[in-house]
Order: sequence, then C-alpha cells, then structure tokens
Amino acid sequence: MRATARAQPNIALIKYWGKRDRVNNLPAVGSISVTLADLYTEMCVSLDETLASDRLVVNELENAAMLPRISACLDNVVGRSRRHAQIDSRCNFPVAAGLASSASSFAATVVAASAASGSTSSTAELASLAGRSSGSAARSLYGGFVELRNTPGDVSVETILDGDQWPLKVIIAVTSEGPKPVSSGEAMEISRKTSPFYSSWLENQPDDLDVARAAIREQDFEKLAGVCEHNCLKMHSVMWASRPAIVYWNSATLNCMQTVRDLRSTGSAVFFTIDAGPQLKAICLESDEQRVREALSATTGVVDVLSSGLGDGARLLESA
Ligand code: 2P0
Repeated sequence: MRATARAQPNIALIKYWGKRDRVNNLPAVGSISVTLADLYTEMCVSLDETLASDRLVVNELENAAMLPRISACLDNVVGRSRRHAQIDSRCNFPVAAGLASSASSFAATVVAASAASGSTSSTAELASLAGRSSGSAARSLYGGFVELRNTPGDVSVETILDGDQWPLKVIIAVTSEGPKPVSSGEAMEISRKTSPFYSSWLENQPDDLDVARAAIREQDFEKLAGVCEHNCLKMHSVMWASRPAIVYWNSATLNCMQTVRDLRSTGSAVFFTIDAGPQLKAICLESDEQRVREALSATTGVVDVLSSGLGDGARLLESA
C-alpha cells in the first residue's frame, strides 16, 4: 500500500486562465504546454491503517498548508473511506513561485495514490483526476507538446508531438524565490468576476490554440513564438485589468523580456512566456540554448537560471 511516482512540471505555451466549473475545477479554456525533463517532483504515498490523520512532508519539512489539497486529491483517487496517508514529497526546484510545482505535485500524487490503492486507472483517467486538484496538473500526465481540450463535464488530454521530434529547450530565469502573493485559483476568480477583457479572452482562445497546434505540427518556430507571446501577454492583460489588479511581474521580469527581444532581434530563435509568478521562461532552439542562458544570467535581477529539455509524462517509480 505504498507507491512512489515522479512527474515533471509543464510550461503552458497557450495558457489556462479561468474556470468554467469551480466545484469540479474544470478550465474555461483549452491549453497547450510542454512537459519538462529536468525539474521534477517525487511523491511517495503510504496508505496506513495505523495513522490517525494524513501527513505531508515536503523536502523533509512538514507542510500543513498544502495538506488539505493533497488529502482531497487522495479522496478523489482512492475514495473518501480510505486509510490515512503519509505523503513524502521531494521537489528539485522552488515550490509555489510560478514554476508549476502544483502541476508536478498533483500529477505525481494521482499516479502514486492510484498504485498504492491497487487501482489500474488509465492515463486519461489519472489526468482527469489530477485536473480536479489543479487544472495544469492534467497536462503533466503526458510528455512532449501536450494539448488539454474541454469536453462536456471533463477534460481530455493528449500529446500533439513527442519532445524528441522537436527538442526545444526551456530556460527559466528565476527573479524571486518567494511564494506568490495570490494563488492562481483565487486570481482566476478575480479575473472572471472583474476583468473587462475576460470575455474576449475566452472568445479568442480557440484561434490561438489552432495556430499553436499547427505551428507545433509543422515545427514552425516563428509562428509558435508569435502566438505564444501574444497569448501570454493577453492573459496578463486580463489580470492587470482586474480589480484588484493582479500583477505577478517584478522589474527583473521586464528586464528578461527585453533580453529575449534583444536576442531575437540579433538572430536567436527564442521567445518568452510568463505564468502566475515573476519568473520568465524562454523557449528556444537547442542551438541557441547557450546564448540564451548566458544572456538571461547576465540580466539585472535574475537570481538563478534553470534549463530543461522536454520530457515524459508522470510515471510510477516503485510500488509495494
Ligand atoms: C497554465 N497557470 O496554463 C496557467 C498559466 C498559470 C498561468 O495553470 O486553480 O495551479 O489549481 O486549477 O493549474 C496555474 O494554475 O490552477 C496555471 P488551479 P493551476 O499553466
């Protein structure tokens, strides 16, 4: 009744922002992401009848803040009348800072919990369960370039193109390692209720998804770069126009955007994207990785630079 799984975070190229059903945590829009290879979260779930309550330890520290969401995730996967669980998590990158740690955490949790309870759920079922805990987590069940589509009452997720077919690199410029001021879930609700741009965000998303999907299939970097930066800035415009305004960027985020623009104007194949946090993610061709890394490392306000190739979906490491 113990299993360990590993999952990598994913970075959205075409973003999920807003929910159509808050009870089942269903997104209001489809999204497209890339699953990373080198950043990961491991979750070890032990279902144990001797425990009086669930217990979560993240990187060897007790974590009460995230426990209710993890417990609810276990209820979804194993059932409410389950045994209590000891959950030990290891994450090799900063948590809760806009690096999609919730995606890798919940993707790994559903795989580990399912195996620990002896269930044989399909990847599609596990993706749907992960999405109930965190919308972006459904995408981390799959590798490479991944699309999440809305279906009636659920989501369906698939790999559009394997990462090794088009081995892009993701360079993450970390500009702050603290937790974010407003959770994405809360911020999405503020946007839905108050942003004057929210309805046009929903309306235009299918067009961006079509362009990005085609660009990925054709491996057309310029086309992908254009639609991804546009989609990212549009999502942040929705946030900025919300009341209260939601601004996740800091001055270093803007410096990094300028660095990426300078690189592109001097011939590098690179574009940026920014999620619910101040980190900038630069996506580039393999041949430009070194140059992008060096330029972002030298950008004012950048505290760390991580890089990753594209990787596989969540998987079971061991079960007993
Ligand atoms: C994304 N983000 O597509 C977008 C872009 C942040 C900006 O999905 O409320 O943690 O748990 O379903 O998945 C972050 O939100 O939100 C996110 P919940 P989640 O990656």
